[in-house]
Amino acid sequence: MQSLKILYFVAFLAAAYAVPILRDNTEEENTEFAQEYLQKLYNLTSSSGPNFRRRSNELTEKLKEMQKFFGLQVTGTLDSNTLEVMKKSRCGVPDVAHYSTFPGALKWNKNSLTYRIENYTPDMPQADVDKAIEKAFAVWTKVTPLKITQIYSGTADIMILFVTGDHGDNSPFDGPGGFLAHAFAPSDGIGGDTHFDEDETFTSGSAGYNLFLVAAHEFGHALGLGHSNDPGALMYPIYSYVNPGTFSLSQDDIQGIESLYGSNPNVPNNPVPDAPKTPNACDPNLSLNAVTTLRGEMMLFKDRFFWRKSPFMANVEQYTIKSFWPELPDDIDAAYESRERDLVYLFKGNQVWALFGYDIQQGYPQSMQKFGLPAGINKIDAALYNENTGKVLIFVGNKYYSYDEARRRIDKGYPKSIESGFPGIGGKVDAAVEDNGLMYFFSGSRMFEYNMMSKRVIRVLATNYFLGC
Ligand SMILES: [Ca+2]
Ligand SMILES: [Ca+2]
Ligand SMILES: [Ca+2]
Ligand SMILES: [Zn+2]
Ligand SMILES: [Zn+2]
Repeated sequence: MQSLKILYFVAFLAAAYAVPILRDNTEEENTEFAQEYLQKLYNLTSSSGPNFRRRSNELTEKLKEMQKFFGLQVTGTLDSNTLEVMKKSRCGVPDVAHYSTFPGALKWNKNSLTYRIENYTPDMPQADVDKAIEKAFAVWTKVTPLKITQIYSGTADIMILFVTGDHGDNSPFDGPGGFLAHAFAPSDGIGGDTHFDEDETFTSGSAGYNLFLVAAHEFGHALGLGHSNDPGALMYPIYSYVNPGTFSLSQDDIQGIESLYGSNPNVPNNPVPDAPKTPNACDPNLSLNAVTTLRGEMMLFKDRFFWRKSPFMANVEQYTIKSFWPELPDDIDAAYESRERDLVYLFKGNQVWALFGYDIQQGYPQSMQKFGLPAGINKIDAALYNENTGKVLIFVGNKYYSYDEARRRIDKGYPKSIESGFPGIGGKVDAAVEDNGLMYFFSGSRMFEYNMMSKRVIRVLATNYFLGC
């Protein structure tokens, strides 16, 4: 059976920050790393032989395939953005499938399935393992006609094991980090079986690897789903921690599993209407939470996602905030880049974080009051660094403040009304950024390009103007 031979690895690299690691690697190490990545995940042939040219052509093609999947610029060369994505915590199941199901739509031909937990990890109390596994199956049974029940002896459709190293299925585990778990696509025998690498530390919280999240992703494979290139989907190959208490499948996951098994007859609307949808850059009604520059790039925040745009790239990349910074909250209120300090400040509620490059600075989050904002302000709408004056403009409701970074305080004479300071941009802003000497104010689906010298709106543009639509 072909399905028996397809192995689905989950590789979660231990390091959450991709960028700093790269600095330590030589070009040769990076190339080797990339080749291994493409061999495991994009079917790059591993034969090294005399036919160097053919191999190098294949490498280019596989790189392009990978870049296309992740929405990177398709260069066919191992540029730093591509490497960065390769080094991210992720699942190791191949991304070659362009659909959310495996080729040939491997699925169970029955709606009642069984699972058995053959052994337990010592990392967590048994009851917590039971709970995590049950909850991980429930994620899928909630939206399908599937019924998945636990059995305690004999052979279940989905046998669950915690093992280390070589465990007899030709897919040895690799110690801490690297591969975390793997699962087999639906079929008899080993099909559906899910193995967790006992060398990892599994938890029911945010430390180590959250067993519920890893299991829910793996069970998606065990039920017949491949990877999705929607960064908001559970079946996206890059892992990021989300609170299991508020976890919800995305519309994309639901569409995928419903394409195999149909919808849950007890849930009338399909896909479930309130399932989170990943924001689409080209949605004409798109509004944004916060926008900032970061060392020449632009970062545009929306819900639990952000887009990253480099002036050198034609397309934008979309990620979850948590996949870059597990400790940052979703729904960022405001952000600005201090060119003076080479730091990016992010605001949420009464808290402020500072980023140096992509690293969160020690000593953060800080309270707004420690940062130097007046006691009455507990949430801001937008922030902008004015390069001409070196002052930070902070927008709250229909007013704005001028903030002095060096003195850590609001300048005299503020707040002022937005209407008087920036005529034409409306009474309230969602997000603001300065770029190339111009100010941009976002309000709903519109963006105002503003010249601060002439104090005039130059153009009214769509909010997704920078998003390549
Ligand atoms: Ca099985
Ligand atoms: Ca491992
Ligand atoms: Ca905002
Ligand atoms: Zn996977
Ligand atoms: Zn295994």
